[in-house]
Amino acid sequence: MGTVEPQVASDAQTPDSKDQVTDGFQLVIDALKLNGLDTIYGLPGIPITDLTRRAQAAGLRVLSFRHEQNAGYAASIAGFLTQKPGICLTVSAPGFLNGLNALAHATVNCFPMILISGSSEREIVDLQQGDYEEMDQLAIAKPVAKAAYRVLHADDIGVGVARAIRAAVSGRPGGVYLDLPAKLFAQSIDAELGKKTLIKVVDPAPKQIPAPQSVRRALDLLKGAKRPLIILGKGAAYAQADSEIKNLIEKTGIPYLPMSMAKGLLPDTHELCASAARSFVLPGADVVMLIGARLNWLLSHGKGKTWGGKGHKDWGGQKFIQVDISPQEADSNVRIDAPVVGDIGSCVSAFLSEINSGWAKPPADWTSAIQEKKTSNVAKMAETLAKNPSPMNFHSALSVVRDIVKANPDAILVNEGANALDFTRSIVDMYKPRKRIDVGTWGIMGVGMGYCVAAAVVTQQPVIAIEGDSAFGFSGMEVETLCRYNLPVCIVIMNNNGVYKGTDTDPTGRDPAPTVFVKGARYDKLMEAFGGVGVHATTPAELRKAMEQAIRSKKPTLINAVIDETAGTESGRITSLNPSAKKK
Ligand code: ADP
Ligand code: TPW
Ligand code: MG
Repeated sequence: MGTVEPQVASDAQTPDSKDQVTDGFQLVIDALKLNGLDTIYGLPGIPITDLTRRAQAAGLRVLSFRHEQNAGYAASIAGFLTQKPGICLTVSAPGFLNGLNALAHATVNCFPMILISGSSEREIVDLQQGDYEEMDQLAIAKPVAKAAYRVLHADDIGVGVARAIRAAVSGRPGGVYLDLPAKLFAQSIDAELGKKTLIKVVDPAPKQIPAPQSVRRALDLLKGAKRPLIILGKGAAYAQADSEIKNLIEKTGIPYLPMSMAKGLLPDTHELCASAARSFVLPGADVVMLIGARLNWLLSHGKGKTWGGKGHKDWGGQKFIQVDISPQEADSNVRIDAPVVGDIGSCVSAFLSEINSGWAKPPADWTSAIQEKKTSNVAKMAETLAKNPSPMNFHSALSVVRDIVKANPDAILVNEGANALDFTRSIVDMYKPRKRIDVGTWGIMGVGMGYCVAAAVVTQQPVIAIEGDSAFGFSGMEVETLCRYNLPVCIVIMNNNGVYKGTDTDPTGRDPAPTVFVKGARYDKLMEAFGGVGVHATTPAELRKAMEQAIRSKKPTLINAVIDETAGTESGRITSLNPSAKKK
């Protein structure tokens, strides 16, 4: 490599000589194709417009968005759903920055993704001479990416793409940045030589077998437990070890708690699912096995009152087993007594081969106490769901969504908002793995429409998006994208006129309050503007009819579900994290 002097392709080439040369554009396309990366989520412009055109002509699916952030979120969730890095393609500086949020999101959530951005002239950028869209993108991407690379020569494209793929999917997955300067695309090299520089990545995410000793240590701890609990996180969903995980839970008889995006790994209606008794099992458990879940804020850092500790930082006394591919994850918040480092499929298989028929089920007083809690909480919830207030509230609307998801268990559920998120997570049962995708580790708003596009494209299943009216606003313009590609997506906006609620006012009387929007907004009209179906629903019956129709018709549909503007609470379930709320 490196022996071929790159030269700029010129129009003077004869058709004959054209066949014998290739260029940077083509090598990027060939490298992606060779590695089975057949879908690009992006937005065209200098210097990548021709890349999008030629990729499409070469048979790749090129999905063009209205804003790079949404293309990026689409790529990130495509990575989660498929275990292949989702590809996001943007222009330089501003397009790159728009995509960067999604790259950070992918890294934080452990989703494999590659952000490919065109960039300006290196020598001008580095001397800060003021190039078109000048920016040192590589340096800016590094802190939020798992890895970042730049390719300067066409004969290095194969290596650049291969390294990006490996970095994205091996070990703990994450977001990778690949910087492709404008000059690279036009470089032409001999086609045969170019072909030889491409790399088909062999075994990009190798199995990581756990040490036998760590497996035994974990099982010894679990065996001695009186009140064991398994927590499944989105890493477990990502790993696609669904039957192994189901076997582990059913063979041991240990109650489990799914984190938000692990819902449905086993059906939420499973007798061992402890979701409806969460606040009982966390402080009550004596040994907890974490499978693909971090002890971050979503699990109150493994300590404090949630876990039965006296003060907010006090240990509850639990022993932890942590199954994770990252050797650095253990002890990040509390002591991990039995770390098991490896990929979840291999780890859970190793547990299963040690667990024979002689495994004693957990003591009945633990499992029956959980059962009791569940029964009473489920009954309480059923009572609330059965009410039919006017206007609708979150419960009466979500009771409809719950039925629709039950009747369509293969549909993907996209979910964002505050109350719209928290209530959906607790009310709507999931029945199959990787069907629920949401705001993830950051509780980020704006993933909605990008997730809808990618979910529809990669799974070929219907998509139902339950969106807060604020949450939807972050990516709302992509309803045009849904219509353009005619995707089977049914968006339900839980329209309570604002962020958390629609009732705040400006004490000075000058402006609307920062948390409120135009009252009675008709989001359904937005969908109609692009030829999709818009429905205004004020009752559960209207909502049900519209959702059923949307699923049947497969047409892009937006249902504006009018929710009582007083129904929500500040920050949904996480009011306690709100400094101003604490002061009050
Ligand atoms: P949740 O938010 O659902 O609790 P997290 O995102 O906090 O889940 O945790 C996911 C964890 O799963 C990460 O620590 C990551 O390293 C781990 N992980 C991801 N993929 C795998 C895999 N294939 N095998 C093992 N661990 C994995
Ligand atoms: C990128 C802060 C958290 S939840 C939320 C915001 C703005 C919107 C809640 O209103 P919504 O839901 O969607 O109408 P509901 O049902 O409670 O009324 N910017 C980003 N991410 C986050 N999390 C915020 C702001 C936030
Ligand atoms: Mg709202």
